[in-house]
Amino acid sequence: HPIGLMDSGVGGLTVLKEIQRLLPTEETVYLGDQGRLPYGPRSAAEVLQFTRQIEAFLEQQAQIKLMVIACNTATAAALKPLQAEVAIPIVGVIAPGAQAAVQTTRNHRIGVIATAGTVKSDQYHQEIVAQDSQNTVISLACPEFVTLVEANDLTSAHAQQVVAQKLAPLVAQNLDTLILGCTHFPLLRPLIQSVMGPQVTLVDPGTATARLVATLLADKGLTNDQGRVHPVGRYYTTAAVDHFDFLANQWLAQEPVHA
Ligand code: DGN
Repeated sequence: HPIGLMDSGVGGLTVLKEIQRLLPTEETVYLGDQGRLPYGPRSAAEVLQFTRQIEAFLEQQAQIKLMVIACNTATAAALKPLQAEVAIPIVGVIAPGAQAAVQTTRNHRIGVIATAGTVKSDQYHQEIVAQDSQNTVISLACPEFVTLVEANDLTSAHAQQVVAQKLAPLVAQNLDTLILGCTHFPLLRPLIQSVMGPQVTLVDPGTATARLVATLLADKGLTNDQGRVHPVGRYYTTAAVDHFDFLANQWLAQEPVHA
């Protein structure tokens, strides 16, 4: 049985890539809900409803054994309710991302960039402070970055300007750690790093999420280590296939960039 992943668009492919790297014999099925993107400005109730529909679809179509909500906005809105509703394990990206940031910071000043929905949920802040109350968390909604990624505008002068302008208020905050709290943002990693400077470590919650998935599968005896290496994944989009296909191929084929 495959691992299921969902996101509002192509952002969750950053998490898929981490899972494929760490668990190369696992089958995967991915759904990008581009027909209803962006999730960031929607109400938590609406995002919960979408996430519930997608989980049911992936269970029916692909008999997934575990579901990764590879979207911070949907994790904030739907992780806890879905965990209570369905039988298979459901994993979100916020707790693993928060934990990775707490382990990374030395000066206890952690930034979070995310969608408006994730920032409003306050979950990164709560998780980080619950793990270590010395930490100060500074959050900033950057919905413009989602637009850049979905338009495949990752390196242009326009993209540089948008990223530099948006992050300007964070640059002066003496952060040593910045969480990429939206699964689209690792695609903009080089730009974000150059604006924030080399003293800031960027945390991609996808990496820690992949480790959590590996642990959970092992604990539950669900690991498939007999499968062939890098089986072809299955992909669904709720919008135009060509556009999804183009973005997905480009990102999944690229060598990973790690700090
Ligand atoms: N990729 C999603 C996230 O991690 O929050 C959100 C993108 C969006 O729908 N705005």
